[in-house]
Amino acid sequence: MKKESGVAEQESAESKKAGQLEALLKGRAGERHAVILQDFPDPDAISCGFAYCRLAAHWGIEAEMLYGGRISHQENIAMVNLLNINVTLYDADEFPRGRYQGSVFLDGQGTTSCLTDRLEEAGVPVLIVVDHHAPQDRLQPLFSDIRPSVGACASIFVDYLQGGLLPLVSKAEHRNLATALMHGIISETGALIEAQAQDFTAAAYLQPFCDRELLNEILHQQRSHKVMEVISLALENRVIRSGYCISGVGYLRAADRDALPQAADFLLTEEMVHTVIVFGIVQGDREEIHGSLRTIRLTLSPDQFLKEALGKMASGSHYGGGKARAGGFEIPLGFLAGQDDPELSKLKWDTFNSKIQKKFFTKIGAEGV
Ligand SMILES: [Mn+2]
Repeated sequence: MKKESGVAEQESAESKKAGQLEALLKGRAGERHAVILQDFPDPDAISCGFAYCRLAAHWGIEAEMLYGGRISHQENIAMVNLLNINVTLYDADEFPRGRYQGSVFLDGQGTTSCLTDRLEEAGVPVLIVVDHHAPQDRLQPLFSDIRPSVGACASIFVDYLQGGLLPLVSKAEHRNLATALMHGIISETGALIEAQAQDFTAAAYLQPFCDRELLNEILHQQRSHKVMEVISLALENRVIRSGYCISGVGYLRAADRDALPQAADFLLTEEMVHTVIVFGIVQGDREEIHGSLRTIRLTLSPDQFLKEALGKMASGSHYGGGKARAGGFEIPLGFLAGQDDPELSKLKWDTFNSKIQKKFFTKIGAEGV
């Protein structure tokens, strides 16, 4: 009984959120808001940002979606192009002071963007945080709606639309918005397999306004030549021990970073493999190791696994982390960063490759190569 009343309390708190957000937006006409997505925005975040921009416009607020890293997955590029979504890449060093009167964090709580510190330095007040990850106390927003029990953050926005903030009325007017949110929900919940009741309710609400052909086109992007090459390398270099498949793919351009999770997804389709880790040295403004973990093993927590296997950097933060079934890590190369002659580059890769493999094999208690 106690648990049920807890659920009821939570539900009634959530049902008040749309009204509270409306009250906040009403008083802010004429302002310009910075909508901050994570450095590598995914469809869930992009669709939430898109929904916020539409909501804000309704109340006379101009909102701009910003991110500090890269949109590299071909599906995400297709989403942004096909649905006419404006996203702006900001170099953390060039962040414009005085342009924004408030910041909005969606599908994250400030810990996954390099722009958070810049906004704070520029004195931009944090207005809104809407997220479905576990609560963190990085930010103190005026309005906060964090629902860890929801599969996709996009479903929370659908709740706002439906709750009266911007009810969808016609397919022509709301097609792109509904299609973006539907794509956010589908991609964030593993094609609805991980979806919760609220995600299904949201998807049902969007369905009449959603464009199935557009959605199909976004979801069926062909892989780039480079992604195919990285997958091939990952296949060639893989080492399998006790169901864990680990593969280093060498150097890759920042634009091709997203080939790592795609290669990991592909390697996970091999029989007897339950967990895959694919990593490489990403060369961009900074040179660092990026890696992706994918698992189908329910008992394995990617977050805990990566934190334990790789440990922490000097600053105290972990090299990696994750959510259910997926995780990632980034290891700065520090003094060893920067492009070198071929021989030194090879030595550098061989060293990091061996070291990382050793860390993971030690963690799983298996012999390395
Ligand atoms: Mn999300």
